[in-house]
Amino acid sequence: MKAVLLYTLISLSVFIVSCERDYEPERLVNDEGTGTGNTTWIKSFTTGKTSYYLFFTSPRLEEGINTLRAVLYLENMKPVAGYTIAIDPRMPDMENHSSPNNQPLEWNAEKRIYEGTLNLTMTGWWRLNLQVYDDKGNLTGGNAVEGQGSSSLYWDIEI
Ligand SMILES: [Cu+2]
Repeated sequence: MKAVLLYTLISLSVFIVSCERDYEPERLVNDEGTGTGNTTWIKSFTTGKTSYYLFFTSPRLEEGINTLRAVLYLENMKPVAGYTIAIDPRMPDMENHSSPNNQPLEWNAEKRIYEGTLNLTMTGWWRLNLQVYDDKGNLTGGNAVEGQGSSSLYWDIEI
């Protein structure tokens, strides 16, 4: 029984590592996207001595307007409230074009998650570039796409 479990874990790791994108619909554990069975969805970044962990907890993403959800934790798993996560979705293999009407993820104190709006105007590969601002408006993670082509903090999405 232990061997079977070990084998399953190893194949799962190989599968996850071999996948190209951070997000692919068939890799979702369920339609709610809550069981992210998908470790590449966790992105970390460090500012000064503080490390942050950003977890993608969105429901299934589709062509069109999507509600984007995320949670942000410190190293000690303490949730970080009141930040803002700006999004800049681009299609890298289509001259890095963007999409209109995206809204940054804002802290929802009631649900204790970050929520925003993501507009995916077509199917294919999207790079969701991120910039995380603290509660005082200071940039703490990521950078603007302009001049760089990509933020240092992003999720790759395939729909
Ligand atoms: Cu496109």
